[in-house]
Amino acid sequence: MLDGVVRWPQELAERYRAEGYWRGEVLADLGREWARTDPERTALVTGDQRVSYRDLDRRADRLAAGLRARGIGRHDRVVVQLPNSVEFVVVCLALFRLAALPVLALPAHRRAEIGHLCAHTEAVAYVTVDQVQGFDLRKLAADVRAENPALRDVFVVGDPGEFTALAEVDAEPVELPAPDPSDVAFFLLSGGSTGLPKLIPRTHDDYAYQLRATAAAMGFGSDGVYLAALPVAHNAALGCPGVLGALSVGATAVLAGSPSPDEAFRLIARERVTLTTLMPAFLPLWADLAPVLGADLTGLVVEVGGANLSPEVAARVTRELGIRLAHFFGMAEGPICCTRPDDPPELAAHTQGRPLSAADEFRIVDDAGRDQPSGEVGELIVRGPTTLRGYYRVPEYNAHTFTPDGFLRTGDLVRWTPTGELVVVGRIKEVVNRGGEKVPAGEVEEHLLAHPAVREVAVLAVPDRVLGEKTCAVVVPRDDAPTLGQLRDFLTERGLAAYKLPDRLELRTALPYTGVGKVDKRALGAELTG
Ligand code: OOB
Repeated sequence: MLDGVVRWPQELAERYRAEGYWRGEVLADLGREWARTDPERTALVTGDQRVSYRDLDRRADRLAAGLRARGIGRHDRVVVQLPNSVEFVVVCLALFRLAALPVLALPAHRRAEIGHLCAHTEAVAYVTVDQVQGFDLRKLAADVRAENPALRDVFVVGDPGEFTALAEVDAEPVELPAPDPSDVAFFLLSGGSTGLPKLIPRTHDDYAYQLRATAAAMGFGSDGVYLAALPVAHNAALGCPGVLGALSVGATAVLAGSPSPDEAFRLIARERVTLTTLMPAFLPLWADLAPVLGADLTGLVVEVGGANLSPEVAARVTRELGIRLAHFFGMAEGPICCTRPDDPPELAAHTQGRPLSAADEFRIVDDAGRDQPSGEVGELIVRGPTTLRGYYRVPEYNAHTFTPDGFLRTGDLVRWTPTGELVVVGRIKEVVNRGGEKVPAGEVEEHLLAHPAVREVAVLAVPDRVLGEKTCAVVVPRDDAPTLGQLRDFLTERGLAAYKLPDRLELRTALPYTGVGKVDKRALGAELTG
């Protein structure tokens, strides 16, 4: 196992194996068996491009050999920042086969995030595209490389500029040793934490099980077609069952640029999509535009989650569009609760369903860590065969984010219904959930405090009709008060992703403090929402 990764205790690992959750499968083998038995079957579709299982397998093997020739091997961390594309899948498969470790950055991440990921993981390579929406990622790569001596290679999809074109990394396939199933396969980013983004090690065993279990829960098999409309670097579209789950069951994954209705509806009709994933904020838009664009979504299973789902919206898409909703409570950290497509629609509208795994231990506790009686609200803490036991290389943070017996403190406030479904009612962690995109308040505060006009700052969520929440920065200025535009420019200049920029600025002469001297965000929030 890689240094800095916390293992499951041996007796639990043995139990997960003995009970068949972990079967010794490795992500390196995704799609391989299908390439052998049914090579022409379509693995991936994007735009007009269709990639068969055979071609995908061959491309992954050739890229793995090419990367190996450049010195990339077991346990090397490689930051991967690619949009939904065939390259994303080929790069991940190639790295899995090398037992090298993709660190999955989101397309929206910028210099602050990519720089941190490279430094924290001592990444040897960064795989990116030439540009997105006019932003030159090669410039970002040059800045990040200048600060990270470990970063030897930058591979670029498109025009590589001073770097190496990914398309040129190619060699005759070579025999590679299989990775250890209990070892880390890749890293996901945590949506919520204090300070800088935390890295979540996902092992072959645990992720292969997540793919198998979510596919089974969704009734998704080899005749299925999955539409990836959210970024595939996010757990929801990657592996619930998502794109990797599609490859594990021999289904087809269709890669879209975004969940915008025109593109998504066209692909759903053309490719006969059976399953997709959306954040709740998109559902009203889909409901409004489906009749206008003449889309028939009847029977489509939509996994919805990541942020609060309004029961009215859930009822509307079920009734008007004939969509079968599966409501997901998920975390990149691993725990998953969900309703199943065949459950009565009220369940998806009002609850987040049941734990994915019979081996999941979901507990609801009060401030003192005491289990709450059924129906009472408390913090959700979780242990299970897909839930991490520690973030990568942050022992001090792990010491208070996990209980002594290894339960992850999720920071979510939840309760059980009398029939055993989870209901998410709130949150104690300092995260703004901006339509499913997680904005860590502490990270934004740290950046804002570096602004010369900012004396004190608190970043918190304010309600928003469309996104559910937006980000408000409450600032105590030094002398001249900054404007929202100035603060946003300042954060952009510091290389922060655009979705983390505050939407609203409030100026105060002082912030309210609690007895222990922490900013009283509850009082501030109440004041802001009147
Ligand atoms: C998904 O994963 P993350 O890591 O971006 O965010 C996890 C957090 C949870 O701790 C919770 O605060 C919130 O997002 N959340 C929900 C929710 N599902 C997640 N809040 C209310 N209702 C829900 N249904 O967001 C994610 C990962 C896999 C599948 C689906 C979502």
